Parts: sequence; structure tokens; C-alpha cells
Amino acid sequence: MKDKIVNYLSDLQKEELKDATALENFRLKWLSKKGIIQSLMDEFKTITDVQIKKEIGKLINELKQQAQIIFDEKKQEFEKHQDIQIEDDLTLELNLNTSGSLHPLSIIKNEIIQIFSKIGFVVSDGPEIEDDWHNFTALNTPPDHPARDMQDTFYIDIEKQDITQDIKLLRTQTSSIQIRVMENNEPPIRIICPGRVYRNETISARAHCQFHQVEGLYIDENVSFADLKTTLLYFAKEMFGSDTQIRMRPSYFPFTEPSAEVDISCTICSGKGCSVCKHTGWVEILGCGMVDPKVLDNCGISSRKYTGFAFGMGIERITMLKYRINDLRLFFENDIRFLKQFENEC
Ligand code: 2NL
Repeated sequence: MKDKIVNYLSDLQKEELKDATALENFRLKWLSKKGIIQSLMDEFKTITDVQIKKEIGKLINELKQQAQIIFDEKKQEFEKHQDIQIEDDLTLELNLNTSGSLHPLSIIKNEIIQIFSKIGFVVSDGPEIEDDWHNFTALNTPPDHPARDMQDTFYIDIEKQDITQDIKLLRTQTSSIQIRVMENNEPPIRIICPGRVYRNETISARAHCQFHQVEGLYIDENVSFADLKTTLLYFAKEMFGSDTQIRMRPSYFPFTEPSAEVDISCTICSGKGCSVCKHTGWVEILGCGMVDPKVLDNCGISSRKYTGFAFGMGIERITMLKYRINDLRLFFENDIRFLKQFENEC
């Protein structure tokens, strides 16, 4: 039996383990329950001579240990190699086409800026954390107006604020930028103000607690409602195509008088009637009006000398119409499958 084990020891060293299949065959041959080592153990149990038993036991142990070491080392080597192939194949070709792209809201925001800059509007911006004066009071919003309600506006740590000071909040519209510009500049003023705004809304397909706006303001001597209408018709045609028509419906905002809501002829069905325009042929895109004289006076601009118009639109709404997107939440989830669809748009 001793010679047999010594032969096995030399056989073991000659094993060539090229791949995982060879390794498994090795395991079956040497280490499994029906393998060589187990059968040697069975034979070992029948030895009665204590001295021989000791000697043989030592040899079997050596054989077992060596077989196990060979198996473990090869196994580790193959697994490591497999990892490299899957995760770190350094020979793979580089995909050079991986640059990022603009978010659809940025694409449309830039397009709106571009359209208005062609007729002399310049971009202004301002803080997202505003005070009550710039967001509400200067804009002629009365103290009991529903927009001021906690349910509609995010106030910042309201319980910690000194209510004799101007209350801090997240701006609900970018008009606060225009108030700051009017306070600090003499007309003529011709600005557009893109930016993120916040409202305390329950999130759904049609409403979100954050969205983006572009507001416009034009103040000079003799600015008229006809100027407003011409400007917005120009915008609608540039944005949605030269066949686009607009219509104005009377409306109400605390900061404009008169006020109007503007619809465009439905770009999807060309006015024939579809689900987007709810079979009316018209889709609302913005609100506008002549700046209320009280707002001008609040900012130190003489309402006897100057008049102006203003308008405001939601960038999400324009983007949804342009790209036929039907759920607001898609803009804020940053799902790569959504974003990738706009790669070629900018
Ligand atoms: C809407 C309507 C509007 C304005 C915004 C404005 C700003 C100043 C003075 C007067 Cl400083 N008006 N902005 C005017 C009318 C409508 O927004 O539906 N926005 C999404």
C-alpha cells in the first residue's frame, strides 16, 4: 500500500489542469466520495498493525493535503481570470461616443432665450430664496391672497423667522427677478427671466413642487397691448412653426391689468380637435398682461411716464407640447432611457 500511495503522490504532480472542466474531473478523481483518497481511507481502516497504520496514515494525509492545495490554487486562478474577462477586459474597444447631452428642459429654455434675444430681450436672474416683498407684496398680491397660503408656498423655517422682518420663502414665480431689476434700473427695460420656481403641490402627472418658468418684461414709454400681442405671436410662430395662430382670453393676475391667457392653435391636430387640445383646437401656453401701475410705482418707476407688458410661461408645459410628453414627473426622475431620446436635439 505504501508504494501505491507514493506512486499516487507522483501522479498528482503530473496532473495538467488547463480549464474548469479539467479541474472538476480532478476533484472527482481525487477528492470526491468515490475518489482515490476516500478509497485509500477505506483501505486504511482495515490495517491492524499500529506501526504500519501510523506510516500509511501520514502518507494518505500528505496526499490529501497536496490534492486539496492543487485544487484550491487552480480554482482561485480560474475564477480570477473569469472576473477579468467579464469586468475588466482591457482589450475592449473604447466607446468614444459617450459625451452627455442637454436635458429637454434646458434645450427648450435655450430656444426660448434665443427667440426673445433676437428682438432685444436680455436674460436676468436672481435668488431662489426670496423675501415676501419681492415675491408677493411688490407684485400687488394682497395679504390674504390664496397664493400666500402655507399650502401653496414653501416658507423657510417659518417658526424660526422674525415676523417683523421680511419673511423668507422659495420663490413661486420668477417675477421676483423682474422686481429687483425694476428697483435698480431706469426704463427702457427689456428682460427675460428663466429659472426654477417652487410651489407646495402634491406631485402628479400634471403638477410638481418644482418647475421652471420664463417670464418676460418690457417697460418703456408708450408700450401697448398691441406690442404685447405682436411679441407673443412672433414667439408662437418661432417656437411652434410659422402656421401657428394665437388667441387671447381675458384673465386675472394681481400684477397685470388687463390680463390675458394665450392659446396657440393645436400643433398636434392643426385645430381639427384631439386629446391634447381637448377637442377645442386650442392649447394654453402662457399668461400675460399690462404691468399694473401699482407694481411700477412699488419699484420706483413712474406709472405716469411709463407703461409695460409682462408674460410668464412654464418651460415644462412648452417642452411637453413640443416633444409630446404626457407626464411631468419624467423631467425630474433623470431616467437615462428618457434623457437619451433628446441626444440629437441640441
Ligand atoms: C403664468 C402667468 C404671468 C407675469 C407673469 C409679471 C411680472 C412683473 C409684473 C407683472 Cl414684474 N407681471 N409677470 C404677468 C402675467 C402672467 O405668468 O401663467 N405663468 C406660468
